[in-house]
Amino acid sequence: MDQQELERLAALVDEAAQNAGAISQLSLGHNFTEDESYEIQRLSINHRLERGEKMVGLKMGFTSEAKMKQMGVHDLIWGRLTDSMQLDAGGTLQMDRFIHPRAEPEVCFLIKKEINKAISYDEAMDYVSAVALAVEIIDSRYENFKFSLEDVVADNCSSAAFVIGEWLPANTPLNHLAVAMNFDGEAVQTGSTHAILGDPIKSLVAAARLAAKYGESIQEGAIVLAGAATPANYLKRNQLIKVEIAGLGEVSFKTSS
Ligand code: OOG
Ligand code: MG
Repeated sequence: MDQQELERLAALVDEAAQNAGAISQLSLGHNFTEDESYEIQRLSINHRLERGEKMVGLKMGFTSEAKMKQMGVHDLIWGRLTDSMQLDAGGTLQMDRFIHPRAEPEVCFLIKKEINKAISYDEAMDYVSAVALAVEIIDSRYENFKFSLEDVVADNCSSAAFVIGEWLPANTPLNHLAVAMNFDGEAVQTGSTHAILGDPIKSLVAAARLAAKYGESIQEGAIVLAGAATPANYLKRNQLIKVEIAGLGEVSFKTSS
């Protein structure tokens, strides 16, 4: 696929996100490789940066069996986070800005010093200044939330918004913590942080490896979302969403009418 075609597809996913209008899967009409899908993602994020958004970190996807099974994609993926995607804890998610948003419980890392190479498990936490629980709001730009691996990567791994809880010391234990997501007081998902690659720190190791592979460095002060511990749930208007992770506290947000 030539550069012009990659640019054209990047503009398509970017416009779909901007207009909150679903498009058909790129892979149905085009043949592109996984590497090309990352290039489409990079180019589409460039449009956001040109509009004044700032890169604030990375997200990992399909780090849990639960998510791989729900979406039918079985490879680790990573996407980019910008400042406009961050919603304050307790804030209201404007539903008109999204196509068919879903929420999922995550944990995240705050990066202490630049990571520009693959790192080992043992050194991973040397790069972390704080940890927190988070809720990711994903919103595939594809009709019916259906995609191939290449499609979802090109679409920045469905990144749409995220909410971060209180930052806690980096030595706060992260594994084997009970996870609960409630909508209007009703439990919609329960699970364990162990579902995230058997240990959420492994997700940071994978993020460093994949970012290095694609020539992206993880900056000091960046946020890395480790991937959902449970499947995601569709959001409706006028809901109160709360995620609680034992030992990490809780965070909530509302959806608009
Ligand atoms: C792709 C994004 C996956 C996760 O946490 O596993 C992801 C999707 O499910 O639409 O964010
Ligand atoms: Mg996620």
